[in-house]
Amino acid sequence: MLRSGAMTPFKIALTSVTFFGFACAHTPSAGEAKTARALLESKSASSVTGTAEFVQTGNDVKLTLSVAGASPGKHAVHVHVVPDCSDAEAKSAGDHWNPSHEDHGQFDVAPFHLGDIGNLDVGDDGKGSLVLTTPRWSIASGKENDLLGHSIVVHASVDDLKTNPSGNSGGRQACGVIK
Ligand SMILES: [Cu+2]
Repeated sequence: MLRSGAMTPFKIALTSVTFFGFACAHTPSAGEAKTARALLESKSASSVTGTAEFVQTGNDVKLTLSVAGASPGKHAVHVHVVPDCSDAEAKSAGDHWNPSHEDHGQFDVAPFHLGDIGNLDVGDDGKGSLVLTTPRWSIASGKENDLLGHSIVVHASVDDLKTNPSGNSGGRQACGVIK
């Protein structure tokens, strides 16, 4: 009796060690999930900064974009072709990412650019976030729809989702290379 009573706490301890070990082993081996990130820096003398995280699980890529220091209201967001934000007005980022050579438009409503993310809502506190999940993109696939090797740009104005080539969305207020 004394013996089995002493075994119980040992068993519990062993069980939690096993569980902890499983949790640790699973996180880094997450072969199902690929991630890419962009750190958006202020451009065109704006104070807009932000982060974009892309996570691919199976065929879907989920973008979570968060910005701060922006003017309240809607701001256009696009993936641009060139992974270069060095220019003071982010002109180095080039045009919209558009491997299918379509007209500018609204995501998922043809015609549209693969980089036509749409509009971000910014509140009175200057902050805003946007989430988009799509099977149209990939990460590190080496395919035409691979986000790596491009950049993400937040604009000064709203995207009208139709006017070529960029939806009348004004200057480039923040830019980050997708890595
Ligand atoms: Cu743009």
